[in-house]
Amino acid sequence: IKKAFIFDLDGVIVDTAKYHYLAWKKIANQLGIEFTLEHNELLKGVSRVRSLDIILELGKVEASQENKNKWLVQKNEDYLSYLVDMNESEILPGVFPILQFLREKQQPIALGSASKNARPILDKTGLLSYFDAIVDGNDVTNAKPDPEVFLMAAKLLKVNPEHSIVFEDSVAGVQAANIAKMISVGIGEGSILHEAKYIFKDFTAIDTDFIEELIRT
Ligand code: B16
Ligand code: MG
Repeated sequence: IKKAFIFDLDGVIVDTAKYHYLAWKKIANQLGIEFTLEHNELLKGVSRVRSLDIILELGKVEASQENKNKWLVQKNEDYLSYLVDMNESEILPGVFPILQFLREKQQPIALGSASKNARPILDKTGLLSYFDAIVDGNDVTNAKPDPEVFLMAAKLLKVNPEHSIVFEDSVAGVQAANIAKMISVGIGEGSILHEAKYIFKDFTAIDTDFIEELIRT
């Protein structure tokens, strides 16, 4: 049976959450809203537009569409400034060997991310050529936990959802994979990602035996 391996980007392949955090914190503080790392957890896997709404809700701030648009542009410009010097050293530990192993085994690989900056990030980290399909925030209309992003990726790889494996660090992403009837692999805290079929703290905890098992069964 043909399998598909679908990877989320932020928090799975690279740790861009810290840059999203810095950029959002600047906006929040500008508006007098307290924004902590704990608050930042709420934004993982969430679209840019929805992230701003969550921050405004946290601070009970009402804003015009015009102001919101201005802050969204400012946030992204600031975020992109942190990515200027990004290179392969920012690939999270254990990810590269797994991608290489999947390629050796000729397994189809896709990206399923909410980010509109996914392609430049894969390019800067030298990973673009590992992906047979890329579905990102520019391609989908419904955000995770809607399964659209992962279903589109499986379709591009011509693999049934039930034979697709999704690696995700966010609760919404794990739910999206489950709703798509895919095999969800949570990357992070078991207490947070308990809805995932399998959970690993990071990719260094995943060995090639586990991947072979996924390919075989
Ligand atoms: P952008 P993922 C998500 O990526 C991030 O987790 C989330 O924090 C971010 O707001 C979203 O992408 C949109 O990103 O502003 O670059 O379009 O985890 O789905 O890869
Ligand atoms: Mg993520």
